[in-house]
Amino acid sequence: MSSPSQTPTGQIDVDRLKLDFPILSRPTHGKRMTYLDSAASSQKPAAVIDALANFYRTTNANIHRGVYELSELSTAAYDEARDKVANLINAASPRECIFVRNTTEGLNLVASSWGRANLNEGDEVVLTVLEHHSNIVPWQLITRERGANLRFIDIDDEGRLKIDQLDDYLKSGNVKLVGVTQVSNALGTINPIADIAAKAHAAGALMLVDGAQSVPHMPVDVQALGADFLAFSGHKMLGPMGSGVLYGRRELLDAMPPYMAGGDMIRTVELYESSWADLPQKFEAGTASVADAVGLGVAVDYLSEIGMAQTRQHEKEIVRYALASLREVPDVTLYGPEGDDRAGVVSFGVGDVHPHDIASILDGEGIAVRAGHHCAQPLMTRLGLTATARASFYLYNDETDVDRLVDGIMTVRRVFGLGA
Ligand code: 7TS
Repeated sequence: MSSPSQTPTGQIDVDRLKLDFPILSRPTHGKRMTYLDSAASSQKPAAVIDALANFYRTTNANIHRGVYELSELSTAAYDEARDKVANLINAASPRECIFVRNTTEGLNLVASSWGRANLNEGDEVVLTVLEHHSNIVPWQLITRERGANLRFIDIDDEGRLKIDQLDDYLKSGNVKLVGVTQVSNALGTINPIADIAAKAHAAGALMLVDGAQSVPHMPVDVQALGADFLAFSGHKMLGPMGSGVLYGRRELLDAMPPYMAGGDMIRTVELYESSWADLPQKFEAGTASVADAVGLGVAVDYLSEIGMAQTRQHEKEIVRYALASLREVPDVTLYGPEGDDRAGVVSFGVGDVHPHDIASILDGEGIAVRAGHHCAQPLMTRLGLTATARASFYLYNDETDVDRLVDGIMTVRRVFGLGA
């Protein structure tokens, strides 16, 4: 079925789709805005913004508590949102999808709850140098506490993982978990998760996937990937800030101790003992961000109508165009792999201009990009850099946005007196 934002050939009609995003018509510094920072947070379509207001206007009440109509409606809306995210990632059951605030909280939940219960002296957790800080620091804390060790898979010069290193690490027999981002937020590398998961499982280790940069941009099927855990953020996929999901295989989540304790996650409480509610409530202590979850459900509807495969195809074409265009600009250095294992993220430098200066000048031209270490300091160190400028694309970006970026970079070159 084609959506109103698709051309008859099934491509995304970006001119039409942009109209769904009110903020994209807001000028910045008096100029038309070109938003190229969706890897940090995406913009939201009117359908999501309206869903939030609508929830508070018509449905707001705490869930699982009241027998009155509003509470039942609110609970049903929350459950429906869970069904939608479970469907999006092909979870075997919605109970395997825990609502959290963001990817960071999902990853911390796994490290704290699973890690504390399962890691022991001499055990190993394998990560990669591509990881965002939120898939490194929680593992530093828990491995230190448990006397376990961290290992890191390195990258080659283009930013692809050296998978052979994983084979070497797995030979020890001590690896309990392999944690890998499906897409690097700094280089755009798409990692071969299914292959990595197969290797991890053959060695008796679990597979944790950071889906922050993949779930918003491509079809992700947890069962086909062999993911035991997968965390992602609603705010990077057209949904509200404060919404996110941790997927975990049911038998793993069932066996894990609670992460946070309090209301809504218990079955019974006595003064000195308590027992836990079934999934997913066991991991959802306290009043949930119900409206945000509902908004995420609407974002999932929006993305599903366009199609995740179409979204991926669209970004593949833009990134190809962006790399080809930027390669023509003198003084530009591009980072990351060239090929189809590349998501809609382009990290770059211009001569030896500091990335923050690049971003400031682009901002003056109405172009929003991120500059810095992208919360991937170990990766920057590995690349011998302190920072890059980064443009990241989504379904509301098109070739015009890339052309504006190229014009903006020409301005950067002029301001810094780089050659003609
Ligand atoms: N993992 C990856 C791969 C990410 O890109 C990010 C956020 C996170 C985890 C954390 O997500 P959060 O929603 O919990 O904050 N990445 C970025 C970025 O690239 N620029 O700003 C945030």
